[in-house]
Amino acid sequence: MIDRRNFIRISAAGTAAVLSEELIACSPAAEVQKPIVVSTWDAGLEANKAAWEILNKNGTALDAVEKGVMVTEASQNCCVGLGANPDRDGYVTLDACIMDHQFNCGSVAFLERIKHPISIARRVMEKTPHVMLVGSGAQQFAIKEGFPLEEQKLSPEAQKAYEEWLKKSEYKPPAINIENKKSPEPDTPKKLSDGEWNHDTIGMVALDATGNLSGSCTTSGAGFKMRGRVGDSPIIGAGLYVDNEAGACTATGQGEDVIRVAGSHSVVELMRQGLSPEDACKKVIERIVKIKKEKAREIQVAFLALNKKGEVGAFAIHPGFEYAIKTNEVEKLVKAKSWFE
Ligand code: SD4
Repeated sequence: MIDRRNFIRISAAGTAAVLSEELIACSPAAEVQKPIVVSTWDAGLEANKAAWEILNKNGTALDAVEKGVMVTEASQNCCVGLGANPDRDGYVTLDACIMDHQFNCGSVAFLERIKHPISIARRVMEKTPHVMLVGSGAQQFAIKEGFPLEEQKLSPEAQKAYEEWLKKSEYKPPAINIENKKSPEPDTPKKLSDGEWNHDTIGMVALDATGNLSGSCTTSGAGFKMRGRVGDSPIIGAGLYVDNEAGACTATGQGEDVIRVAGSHSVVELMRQGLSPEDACKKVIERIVKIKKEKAREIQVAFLALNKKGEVGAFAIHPGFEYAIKTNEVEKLVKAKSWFE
């Protein structure tokens, strides 16, 4: 005899089977490019490799986007992880968020002395009833979860950059494409002459072998920012958004201008309406340019989006933004189109 609970289970399974058959009918498997992982800037190449180790073994997009950006968090660079540039008071404060295919999301902001903020964001998502923890509360939670409290110390590179900054202590918005500042060719960030990866925030979105999307984003924010300043990167809907029906998007650049248009969420909604990832990114960049008017010349924002078919697109305000892509067939950097030439 079928009891009520089993009946519900069987009906749910039946519905799922019908639904997935419908989905397959709508989009033939051959058209879907999966698995696939894409991430911002050239550091994405290394991060994608770690994500690919998971995706390639039929792992989940969620595991892939966490493990992927951990590579960047652990590397020495200007803009992600504990080796990054500090705020104007000399402290490194980190922001990160993660989102899966079922609207589960977690985030940390203004987090200090913890090496992998992305993993704390994931713990917030999985182990608390909340979405976001900040500052000392986020740090306490990380310690309780067994993450070590790292030394309060700047990396030698950050110490040098901070001392340089202190000479003028100019408070201004982050430079456009920090990486381009030191790059020999303005349009090709790649590695610097000293071998350092030359990039900003890392945002990553992936589609796994089962067709599920997830995303992650992690940063130290704007170098020499005001103490307590939080950008778009840990804000669900701004620096990252994932809707398993429509697509996923992540952002990089001037966080304040991403937040005011709910950037990544807006891109995902445009993909839902049928726009390609690139067109959706372009539309939201267009919106920011319209709002900022002449000031758009001074800021960089870029979006990187992936839809359910595994199609990728990006768009930036200024040239110089690149993203890294990895599939079974390709592993490369792609230059994004931009509003200004
Ligand atoms: C922020 N969006 O904190 C980050 C910084 C960034 O390229 O992405 N820079 O505003």
